[in-house]
Amino acid sequence: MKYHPKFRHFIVCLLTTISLVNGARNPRVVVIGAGAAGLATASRLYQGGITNVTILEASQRVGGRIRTTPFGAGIVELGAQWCHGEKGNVVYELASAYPDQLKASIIVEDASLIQSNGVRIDDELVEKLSSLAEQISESEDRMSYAGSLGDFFTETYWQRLQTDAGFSDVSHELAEQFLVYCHNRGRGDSAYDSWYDVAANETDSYQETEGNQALAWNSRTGYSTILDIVSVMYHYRASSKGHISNIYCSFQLIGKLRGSSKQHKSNKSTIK
Ligand SMILES: *[C@@H]1O[C@H](CO)[C@@H](O)[C@H](O)[C@H]1NC(C)=O
Ligand SMILES: *[C@@H]1O[C@H](CO)[C@@H](O)[C@H](O)[C@H]1NC(C)=O
Ligand SMILES: CC(=O)N[C@H]1CO[C@H](CO)[C@@H](O)[C@@H]1O
Repeated sequence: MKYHPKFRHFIVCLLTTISLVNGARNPRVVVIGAGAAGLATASRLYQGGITNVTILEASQRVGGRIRTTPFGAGIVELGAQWCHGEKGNVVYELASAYPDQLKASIIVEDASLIQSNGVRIDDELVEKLSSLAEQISESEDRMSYAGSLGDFFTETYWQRLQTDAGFSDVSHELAEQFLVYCHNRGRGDSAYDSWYDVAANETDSYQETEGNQALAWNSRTGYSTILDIVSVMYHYRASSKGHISNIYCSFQLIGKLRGSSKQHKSNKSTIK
């Protein structure tokens, strides 16, 4: 995850309700959101002796933007994937407290592009289109464009394909597929859902931290390892081989924010 202003959302809202009934000695605390920040908060409170802690989570899972998913013999990261940079990067700092958590991941720079029908796109064509995409992304005009990145990119892309020499051998179908590829690549790199959601001039308004930009997690628990680390459950799991979901339930309950109170109750779990 890069440090983009958008990731302030990653700092989950915290709502505390001090119960007057129980008094200050045993306050009741409600944490909204079972993402990294919510789990870390609940853990700190619990360790500090504030044990009446409830985490409310709108989805059916913990982890927020981190979503490590088993796939075949390995895992797939459906959420955060890499640790970008080392200096001043809190993920790197947290992981570095334990040996061999992160490793340099191999990113192929000059990958071939294969269409979904299995046909490999000619390398020269890929290079030509990639160079165009890079020029559009880095163009000065982007900084003064008043609309979204998606609007800027698609407008400029179609215009350049028509006016620039050398694109006559690019079919409309291939051009459309390449545009989808550019969009998906940007979504992966900059973590926006849609390039129509981000302003063209603000797309790269984040600070890159120094160090390796493509560190990946070394273990089968992938990025979700950071959830264990922030909730100080890392040692616990390493020693007991406990199942990840049991550990998070050990705080108190992972409820469902939406829905009727009856449903909410039925999904309460208090495993200690
Ligand atoms: C937590 O606080 C609530 C509200 O004050 C109270 O009803 C409940 O009994 C408390 N639970 C524990 C385990 O102390
Ligand atoms: C981007 O444009 C908006 C207005 O369209 C402006 O408020 C903002 O400061 C610009 N950002 C940059 C980095 O130039
Ligand atoms: C209301 C609600 O979210 N119910 C869920 C409670 O948990 C069970 C088992 O995980 C789900 O199947 C329900 O949908």
